[in-house]
Amino acid sequence: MFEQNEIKAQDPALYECLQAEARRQEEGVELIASENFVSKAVMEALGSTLTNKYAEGLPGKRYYGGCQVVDVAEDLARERARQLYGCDWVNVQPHSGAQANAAVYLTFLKPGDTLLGLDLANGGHLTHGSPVNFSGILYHAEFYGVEQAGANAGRIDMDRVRERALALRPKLISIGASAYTRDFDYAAFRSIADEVGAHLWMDMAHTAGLIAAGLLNDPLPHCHVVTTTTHKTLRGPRGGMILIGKDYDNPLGQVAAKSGRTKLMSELLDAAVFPGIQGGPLMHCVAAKAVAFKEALEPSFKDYARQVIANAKAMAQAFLARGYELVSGGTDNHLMLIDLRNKDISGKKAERVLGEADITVNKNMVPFDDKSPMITSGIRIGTPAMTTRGLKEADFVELVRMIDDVIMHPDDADVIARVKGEIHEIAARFPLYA
Ligand code: DSN
Repeated sequence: MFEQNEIKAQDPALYECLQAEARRQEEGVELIASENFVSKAVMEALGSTLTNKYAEGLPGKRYYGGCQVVDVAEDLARERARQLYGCDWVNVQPHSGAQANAAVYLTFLKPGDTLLGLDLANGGHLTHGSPVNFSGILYHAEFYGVEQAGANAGRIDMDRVRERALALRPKLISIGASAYTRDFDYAAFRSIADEVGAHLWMDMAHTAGLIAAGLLNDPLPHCHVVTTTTHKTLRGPRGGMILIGKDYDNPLGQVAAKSGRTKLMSELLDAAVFPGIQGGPLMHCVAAKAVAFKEALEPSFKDYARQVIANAKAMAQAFLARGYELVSGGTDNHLMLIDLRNKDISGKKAERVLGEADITVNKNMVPFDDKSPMITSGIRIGTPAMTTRGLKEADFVELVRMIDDVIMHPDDADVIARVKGEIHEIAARFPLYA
């Protein structure tokens, strides 16, 4: 555990809250697919003096004095991100993935323009056009989905994406998901985007670490722009980032008023982040991104990412062996989506009773769900966080047995108490911040 003596002396109520959360993380089993545990080094950067500094602008071109030191931190983050993804341009300032995505909208679309993305109810993300999000409020969002039945059930069918794109002629096509268990065919998406004259954007937030490790297809050679969060599988601080691969100097046709020069896509994206949608970047977080990217460049990160996938595959097999239905029948990445409709329990109740046993998952809609988003028929389970703690395939198979015990006896307090004890034992064997 971390020493927090200043907070303890000054603010006992908040101190107790921080201690309680540290205990919750240490003693429980974290299976939320989008969460992970950062290193102590990342945590130190987050708690550093860089939180005191305003630095609107970019390194060397700031609107504030005294930025010579934070410039170094941001340049380290940018250089390491470029190395990690083999790309030419990156902006590490977005406060979050949603902010990175907002910058993409501001760059590529005008309000009312059409975008085509993966339906939230089929595993997509809120910021890819949901009617309750700015992306669906300001823009005309249309969706593609996964197949309901047949050999491609639970998977995106590219022929259907093409049909939708030809019918709708979107200006922007998005790829990326919060609950999709298979890889994407970026070349096929690019060919469709080119055919209809759309820009292609990948939001790789969930799989950024697996892509950095070279274990999933690389979107950068195919997409005009790529966004990500820096936590999740990339195991950095909470935050966002935007990258451009080969299209970094694509002009987008916008002309600078003063010089008459056509602006580069990279310039437009930089301007969309600041001053477009953000003020001062969070420099302590930018520094923490630099630390995390250095960690991700180590060979051991590749081993970690390989283990994340191996653990997910082992877990998926164990669930199938126990009669669970998995959307798409398995997984290629770090997560699985369990359709609980054959288990007589909703996602909401499963989340609650597993939580009582200190197993944290989230309820999740499954494709073609007949229950509401607050109830759901499914749960989403991911391996990144517990893989960081050192669990291997056999440990995850053991977790499946425990999850099954709870789901099959959701109203049996004795079973839940027994599993909770087992969860504390397994968590104690793999200390988090020892
Ligand atoms: N909320 C994240 C997730 O859980 O997938 C995505 O932003």
